[in-house]
Amino acid sequence: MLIKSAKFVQSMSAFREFPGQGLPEIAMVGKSNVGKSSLINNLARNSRLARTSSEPGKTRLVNLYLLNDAFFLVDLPGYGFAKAPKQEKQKWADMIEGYLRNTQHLKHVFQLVDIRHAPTQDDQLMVQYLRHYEIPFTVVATKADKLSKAQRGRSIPVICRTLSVQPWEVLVHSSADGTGRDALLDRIESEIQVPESPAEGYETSDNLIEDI
Ligand SMILES: Nc1nc2c(ncn2[C@@H]2O[C@H](COP(=O)(O)OP(=O)(O)OP(=O)(O)O)[C@@H](O)[C@H]2O)c(=O)[nH]1
Ligand SMILES: [Mg+2]
Repeated sequence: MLIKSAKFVQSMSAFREFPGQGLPEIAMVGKSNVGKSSLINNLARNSRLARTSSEPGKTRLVNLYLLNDAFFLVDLPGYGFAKAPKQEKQKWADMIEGYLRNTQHLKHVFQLVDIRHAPTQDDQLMVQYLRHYEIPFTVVATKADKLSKAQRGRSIPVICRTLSVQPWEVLVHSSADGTGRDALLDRIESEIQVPESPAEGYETSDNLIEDI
């Protein structure tokens, strides 16, 4: 998929209807500073679209970006920023959960982890949450430019073991050198094409069984 346009649409502190709602949404989750906003910028090929920072806790709202006038990328606050004030952390957690629980058009979540470190307990909880609510997700091991190929080969199994995913399910990514950008766009393309509900004349497997 080629990205032809990318624009910021709006920020919200709690989930509510937004312009263009109904288009598919792909959301970024992960701990503070893992690179969620940078990944959006890499997909959009625009380093100034989403605000990034070397300090954790930069994204403090649910931010919506419209790509190709066809789908939304949703940037969420991070979790697990130990130094943030307790109240602030609770606010971010409420925003993440408020969005994930209330949106009707979420097609897929990119669960970001830092390729250099074993996923944290918060990452494990997040993945459990996504599984519990049956939200489809892909683990993205980002900041891959920080490791050699051999080091990557050693860290992927750790990520897989900790999060109970298979190696071929993990997408390796770097916002710094663009590694994995095409694979992420391919994943988005296939996820946003899944129909919301069976279209008329479309037989679900249940129907087929009944027909037999
Ligand atoms: N080398 C390298 N640095 C990265 C990569 N992705 C992000 N960074 C850097 O990591 C820092 C955090 O990136 P952000 O995109 O702001 O992270 P975030 O997950 O949005 O953080 P919060 O909004 O605080 O939750 C910034 O200094 C980025 O430049 C990457 O793939 N490679
Ligand atoms: Mg951010």
